[in-house]
Amino acid sequence: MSQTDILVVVDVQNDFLPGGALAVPDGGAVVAPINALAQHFAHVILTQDWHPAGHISFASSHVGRAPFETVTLADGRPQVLWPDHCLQGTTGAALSQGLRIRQAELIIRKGYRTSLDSYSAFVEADARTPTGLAGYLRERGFTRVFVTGLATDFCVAWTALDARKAGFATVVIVDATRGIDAGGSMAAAWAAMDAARVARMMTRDVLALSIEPRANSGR
Ligand code: VGL
Ligand code: ZN
Repeated sequence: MSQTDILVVVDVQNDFLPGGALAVPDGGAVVAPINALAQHFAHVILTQDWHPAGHISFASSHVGRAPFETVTLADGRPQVLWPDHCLQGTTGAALSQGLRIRQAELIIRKGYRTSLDSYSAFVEADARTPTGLAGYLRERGFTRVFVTGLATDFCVAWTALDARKAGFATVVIVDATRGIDAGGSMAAAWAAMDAARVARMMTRDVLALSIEPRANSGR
């Protein structure tokens, strides 16, 4: 891929993988395509969900509430509640040992404020607290963002939508993601991404694009 393309690997962390606290169905299937893709990108960044104890997105922080319920926060925003996951510094929050991306240039952490969640790698859930990623990508000269990882309908979708809002051409590599699909969230996420002109590609098509054309004589 070109020097202005970047691969973003969202939340491939133990808690979202089989056996983890918030395991995404078939989540482990993203690791092999992501490793294959990473060899064809000159630039790769990773994200890491990174919550303090007592985080607002944890059902355990809300009396009488269970995981996967939705509550309305004090400012009127809905918040889906989750099992405790990705606690800062724990094994569950660690990036998968299966990733083979030594060259990754940046790890962006998100959701590290007790009272604010963040699905997107660009802007936290209040829709105005930036993570700094848009500025980083702009300053580095990237123009096109390829998004992979977990979960399709939460952190991947919100990251892709915010990448579009920030003005980047954006591609989700479908088979390098897996979703949670709570209450129709998968269909809603794809509809929102389609409306925002987020492109969808398969890993094999992205790899085929990265083949260097052979010089030809024109005949
Ligand atoms: C995620 C739910 C809660 C994700 C993170 O990575 O998609 N989902 N925290
Ligand atoms: Zn989280």
